[in-house]
Amino acid sequence: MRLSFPVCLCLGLLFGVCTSALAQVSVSDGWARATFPMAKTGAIYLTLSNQSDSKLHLLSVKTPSDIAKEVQIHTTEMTDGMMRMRQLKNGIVIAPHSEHEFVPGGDHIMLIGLSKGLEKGTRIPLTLLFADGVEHEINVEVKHQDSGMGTKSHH
Ligand SMILES: [Cu+2]
Repeated sequence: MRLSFPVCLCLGLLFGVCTSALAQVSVSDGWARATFPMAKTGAIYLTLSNQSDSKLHLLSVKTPSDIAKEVQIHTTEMTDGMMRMRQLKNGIVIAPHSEHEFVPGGDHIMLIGLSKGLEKGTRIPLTLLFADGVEHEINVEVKHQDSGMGTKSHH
């Protein structure tokens, strides 16, 4: 980690890419949970990694309107023994050199108003919008995967 800074500076001087926030954000382990055909909501999970020296603020997420009407960032909270979802209207801030996991039973990206259910094997395009104006395009595969926790009370 310590070594990456001078290396990055050199690359930045050579190629002018170092200051690009895009190069310092990576998304991994993205997947969407398959739903039944008439489902109106779906959940997406991924790991967002901030390799930069500054905070990364994920403001919102978009998907084409033929997939879902709206995308929200949700967290899951335990209230009186019940798992409940709450929208994070201000998005999520990720500290420098750390990552944020969106996982079943925790924070997740929620598709609201699906035009059709999420079918295993298809891919969902998403645009992640950051507070510095950078947009990051990804697409995630729809999988059948049970988290083994809270599937009845959550989605
Ligand atoms: Cu949710």
